[in-house]
Amino acid sequence: PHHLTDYLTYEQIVQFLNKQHNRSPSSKNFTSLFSIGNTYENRSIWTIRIGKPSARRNILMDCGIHAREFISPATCLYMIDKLIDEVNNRKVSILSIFNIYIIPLLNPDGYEYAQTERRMWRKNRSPNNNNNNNYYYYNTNSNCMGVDLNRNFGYHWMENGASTNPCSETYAGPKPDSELETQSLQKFIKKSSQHWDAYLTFHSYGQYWIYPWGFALYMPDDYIELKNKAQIGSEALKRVNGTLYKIGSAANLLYESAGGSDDWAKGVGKIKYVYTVELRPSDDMNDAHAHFAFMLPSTFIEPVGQETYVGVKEFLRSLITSR
Ligand code: 0X9
Ligand code: ZN
Repeated sequence: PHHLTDYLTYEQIVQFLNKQHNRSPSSKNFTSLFSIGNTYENRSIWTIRIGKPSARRNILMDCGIHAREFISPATCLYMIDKLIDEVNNRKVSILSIFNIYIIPLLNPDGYEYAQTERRMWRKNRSPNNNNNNNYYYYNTNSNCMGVDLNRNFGYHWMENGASTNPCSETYAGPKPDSELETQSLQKFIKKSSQHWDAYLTFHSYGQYWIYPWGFALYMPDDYIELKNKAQIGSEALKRVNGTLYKIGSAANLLYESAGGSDDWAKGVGKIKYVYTVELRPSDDMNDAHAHFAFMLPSTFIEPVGQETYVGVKEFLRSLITSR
């Protein structure tokens, strides 16, 4: 058990993952630690698998797609710590059924930049000074940096709520799936010829447990099932500290925006249970913590981690009987 009292740097996160990996007996193969690819600035995108050898089903979670949402990677690290406690434990657990793959920081370049240069940075750090011959057949060369990874995924790309302007916070990139981070996640989902039961991607903020679609207001055919399981997760989460989450489709609850990792995971990756979880604080201005927005103090890592872990675990339990 580890006490996460601060938001870690990329280097510290890598150290943390190695410590966690070494904490479970290597002979038992309960964890593996590997990179799914590198970023533009050549950082590895580390991934940890946690599960017992008997586990036959697979779950994918990621954090830190958006640089400034510091509570997201912190929550993934918190859950990794708790899951490794659990896998080392002899008691029967969800980890004898599921291998849980966690990518705690999908956008390390953006995260480092937000930590050191510009706290409110959102995108990755790829340059846009050579965007000729792009999807639009016009020039988007610019000195502005970065692509919004959550607008870059190639499913109904650019249909709604995304920008062709490299200076925009929601710049979708010169073409669908143009970014290394996007490609790494997609390759990992596809190459592991294994079946994925669920994909959860953690963002902040607003306290929403949302399901596809984001690209338009339509609902997936199976949205009732997605909604029911989101309810199970969010109710369990609420029982811990009383934190209230709203449930609905991304486009209906937030706004229409195409190119999200969630829409791709469901639409192209064919994963059934796909969610974007927008962590604390609430975006309701009557809420005492709403003003923190992306700058949630690190004292919240513990309560947010604790309640999110319980919510996710209950959600996963509810999957055991379905399928
Ligand atoms: O706009 C986003 O990318 C997400 N919200 S955030 O404040 N963290 O930036 C919401 C994404 C919801 N999913 C889709 N629109 N596909
Ligand atoms: Zn986000």
